[in-house]
Amino acid sequence: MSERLDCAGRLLDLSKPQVMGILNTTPDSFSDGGVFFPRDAAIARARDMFEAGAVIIDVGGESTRPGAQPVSLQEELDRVIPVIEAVHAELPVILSVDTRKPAVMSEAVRAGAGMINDVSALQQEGAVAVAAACDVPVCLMHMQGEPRTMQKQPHYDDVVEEVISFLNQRIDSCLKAGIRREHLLVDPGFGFGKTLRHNLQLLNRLPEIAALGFPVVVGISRKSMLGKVLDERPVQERLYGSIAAATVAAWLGASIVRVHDVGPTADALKIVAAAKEVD
Ligand code: 7PJ
Repeated sequence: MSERLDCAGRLLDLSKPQVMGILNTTPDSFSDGGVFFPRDAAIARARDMFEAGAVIIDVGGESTRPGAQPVSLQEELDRVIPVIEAVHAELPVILSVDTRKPAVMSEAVRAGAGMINDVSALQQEGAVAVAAACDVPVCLMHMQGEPRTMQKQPHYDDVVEEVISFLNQRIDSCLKAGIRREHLLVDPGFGFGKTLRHNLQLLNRLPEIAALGFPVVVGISRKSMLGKVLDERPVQERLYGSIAAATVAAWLGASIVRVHDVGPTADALKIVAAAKEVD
């Protein structure tokens, strides 16, 4: 695994665990006291996360939360492209685009994105070819089912083995389409068609996923698995749980943790890196 990943000209240092800050551009994400400037608010948020230690900012315009409804191509483009363009021009940060749509991937990379983050692992028609043409790193995430229904009845015989087998299949398809091996990252997809037990098994056995030999991305921040472990704690009270989960994941081999709370997580990952480095 290479220590430096070229993300459309901006280098990602993978010698230590790094923070990916979540930048949600869905309209319900930025409302403050009735004054509503989604684009400016999103850019200000990117600036804050960069200053707090995010080396990647993941821009998404489609909610993939359990039960979420689909969004049109034009709507998704209108949400993410101006934000990617503006943040790319202002900050020396790597931008990733969180999308399942091939047309959004190519437009985002044209606008300055240096990474594609796809919760459906490039399974949409044409996505693998478009990602290959984009020639930027791609995060392949596992999901069982689709967002609208995925939490209804998740089932696995062995969740870790099944996630690994799925990722291996997607890796093969990507390599066959000409995506470079060093451009691939993998993510077990916490909360995407998984019960609490499945999520905890994936976290406990994260080293098996890291053993695939690709950088591992992990997204647990504020997710319901934390609320469940913490006796139904509501989403706005999951900060400490989120930091603990990020710390455990980084300790067990995650290269990138995707989080809302960048500053506290960056501190935690510095402790992980310091302890891992010493001999
Ligand atoms: C993930 C993601 C994740 C990656 C979301 C949320 C749901 N991308 N996009 N991994 N989750 N790679 O943040 O609660 O876990 S959206």
